[in-house]
Amino acid sequence: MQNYQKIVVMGLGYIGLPTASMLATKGLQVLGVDVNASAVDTINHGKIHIVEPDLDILVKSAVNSGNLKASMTPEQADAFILAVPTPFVADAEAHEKIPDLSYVEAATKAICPYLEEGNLVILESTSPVGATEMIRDIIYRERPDLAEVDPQKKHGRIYVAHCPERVLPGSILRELVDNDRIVGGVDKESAQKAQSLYKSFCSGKIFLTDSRTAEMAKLVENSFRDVNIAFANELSLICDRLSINVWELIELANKHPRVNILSPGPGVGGHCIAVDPWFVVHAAPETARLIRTAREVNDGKPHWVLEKIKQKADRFRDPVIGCLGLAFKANIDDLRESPALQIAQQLERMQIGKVMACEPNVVNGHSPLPLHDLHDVLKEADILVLLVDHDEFKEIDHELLKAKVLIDTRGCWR
Ligand code: SAJ
Repeated sequence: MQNYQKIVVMGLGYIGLPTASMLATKGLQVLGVDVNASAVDTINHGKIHIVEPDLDILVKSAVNSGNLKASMTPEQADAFILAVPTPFVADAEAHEKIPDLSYVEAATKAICPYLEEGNLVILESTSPVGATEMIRDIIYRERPDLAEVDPQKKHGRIYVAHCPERVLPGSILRELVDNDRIVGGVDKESAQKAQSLYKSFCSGKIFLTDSRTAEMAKLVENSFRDVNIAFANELSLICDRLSINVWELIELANKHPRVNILSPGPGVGGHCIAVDPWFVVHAAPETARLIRTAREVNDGKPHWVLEKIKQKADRFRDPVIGCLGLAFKANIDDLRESPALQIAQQLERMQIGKVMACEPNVVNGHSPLPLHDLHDVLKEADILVLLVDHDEFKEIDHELLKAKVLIDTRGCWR
C-alpha cells in the first residue's frame, strides 16, 4: 500500500474542508488551499466558515494537532485533491445549462508548478464526463517534463483519478467515512493509488473503474434522484387536479413491495441534484429526454406553488402570508438554490400581501428576507405556506392552524 504523508486539498468548501480535516486527523500532513483569504484565516484559527454538524470539532482538532494548515498557495505534496465548485451556466440559446469547468482548470494549473514524478492528482468535484482526462492533459501540457510515456506502463509520471464525493449535507462527517466510494482512474494504476489514499479514512467499500465511468456514475446518482422526485412532483400536480390527497396516495402505493415513490415538495434545491442532471443533458441532448424533462418538472414546481398562493390570496384584501421555511431542505440552514426562498422572494415582488418568513435555522440578518418568530407568524398570518418540513413546523399544534388557509407543499399537516 502506498504511503502518503503530505496531501494538498484545493478548495475548502463543503467537501474539501471535511476531507482535509479527516485526513489530518488520520495523521497525514494536510495543506488546504482556498482563494478566499478570510476562509483560510478562519480555518488557521481552528474555526469554520460553513455550517455542518460537528465539522467545527473536527477542524479544531485537526488544526490543533498541527496536521491541518490552510493557505492561499499550494506546496509540494504526495497527493493533490481538487474539491472546487463545478457550477453550470445558462445557455439561453440551447435552453439548457452547461458545465463551467473554470475552477477545475484554475486549480489544476495552480498545482502544476508543484507536481513531482509519482504524484497522485484526484478530482472530487462533480464533473462532466471527460473532466479527469482534461486534467491529465492540462498537467502534461503545463509540465511536459512529466509527460514522458513509459511504453511498459502506457502512462506518464503523474497518476490522475476521479473520486466523486457522495456525502449528504447535514450528515457529511458520517457519510464521508461510511459511504462506499467509486474511484475511476485515467489508467489502472491511478485508480489503485487513489484507492489506497481513501482507505486511510473510508470504512465503506471502494470500487475501481475508469475515470469516465466514475464521472458518469456520480451524475447518474443525482439524476436518478431528480427523476424520482420529479415523478412525485408531477403526481402532486395531477392529484391536485383530481382532488386526491397525494400524500395518502403515495403512502398507499408504497405498500407495494417494489414501489418507493419519493416525496413531492416546492421544487428541488441545493447545489447538486438541481445541477448535475444538466451535465448529462448537455453531453447527450437528443437522448437525455427523461432527465431533461425531470429537471423541467422540478424547476416548474415553485411557479405552480406561487400560482396556488396567488389564487388563495385573491380571496383576501391585503392578506398576511406566512412562509414557513426558507432552506433548501429540512433541518439545515442552507439557503442556496432553495425553492422555498425563491417562492418567498417572488411573493414579496408580486405584492399580493404582506409576507412574513420564518426560518428557525437562520439568524435574522443572514437571510435575504427579514425573519419572524414562528409564534408571530402563526398569530398574524391569514395564509400559511409550509415550504420546508423542519421539525418545528411538524410539531405545530393543529388547533392553531384551524382558522388559516393552508398550503402545505411538504405534506406535514395532512
Ligand atoms: N427532495 C424532495 N423530495 C424528496 C427528496 C428530496 O423534494 O423526496 C428535495 C429536497 O427538499 C431538496 C432536494 O430535493 O430541495 C435535494 O435534497 P436531497 O436530500 O435529495 O439531496 P442533497 O442535494 O442534499 O444531496 C445529494 C445526495 N445525492 C443523492 O442522494 C443521490 C448526496 O448523496 C450527494 O453527495 C449530494 O447530492 C451531492 O453533493 O452531489
